[in-house]
Amino acid sequence: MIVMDKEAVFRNLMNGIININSGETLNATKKVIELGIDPLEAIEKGLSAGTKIIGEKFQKLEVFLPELIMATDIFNEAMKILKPEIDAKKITQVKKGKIIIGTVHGDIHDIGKDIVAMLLEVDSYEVHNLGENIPTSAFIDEAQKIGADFIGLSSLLTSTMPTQKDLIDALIEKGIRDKYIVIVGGGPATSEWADEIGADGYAETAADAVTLVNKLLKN
Ligand code: B12
Repeated sequence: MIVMDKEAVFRNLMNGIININSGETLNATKKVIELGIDPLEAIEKGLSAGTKIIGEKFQKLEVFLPELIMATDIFNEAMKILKPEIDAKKITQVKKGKIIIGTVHGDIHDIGKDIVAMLLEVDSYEVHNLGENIPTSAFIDEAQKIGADFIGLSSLLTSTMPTQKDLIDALIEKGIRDKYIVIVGGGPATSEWADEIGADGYAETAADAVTLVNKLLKN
């Protein structure tokens, strides 16, 4: 019975985003809290799944930019409701490592990057989320300032992907490449791309990003 309810809530979250229906999305989001459903699962299987589908519709010219922006606003409203639940899961124990994360210069897509940041925080990392449209120099300055272990670069546009390489080249130029573990992600990135630019790892989803960071930390 509860399984049925959970699946129905995920479906409503997804359809709410696809249909740009704020009421449907926010009602389903409140249900997540009421039913004690894992908010991270709700984000992945409901809100993110809907965002992916509306992105495909955008590509096929079935929806246009204003609709995409409205869908994003609804996503963010839903996140405001879920955030306190997620924060409550963060364990205040010794942090495993320090991570700088941000979306590269020229790119303002931050939804996926924020989910990665949240999951890493829940997994006991100290995360410094710099935001979006972040210049290469700002990533490096902040990494040096806080003594980061990891630098995570998000890029959703094919035109901004080369900026991920710029950061690695800049680290090499400064003679500090070995000080940081650099991971990349976002729509067009792949593990082949990560290898090509000399990054230390790539993950397709936020959950995979946590597994990747834990694995790299051990090595
Ligand atoms: C929402 C959205 C927007 C929103 C962004 C709002 C925001 N605050 O983020 C708005 C409407 C503003 C927008 C604008 C634009 N967008 Co847009 N957008 C999208 C859309 C639909 C969804 C992106 C998203 O949030 N997905 C959901 C999240 C959860 O998934 P995700 O981002 O992939 O993140 C996951 C993983 O990639 C990974 N991950 C992400 N970051 C990182 C980082 C690390 C280190 C790791 C390990 C993993 C990781 O984990 C995340 C969680 O699982 C995509 C379509 C798509 N299918 O991706 C287009 C898309 C990315 N946009 C696109 C375009 C073209 C644009 C615009 C240029 C449109 C325009 N004509 O103005 C502008 C660009 C503005 C700019 N300079 O950045 C294209 C890009 C095409 C390309 N190949 O370059 C896409 C692919 C749409 C399309 N099919 O054409 N967009």
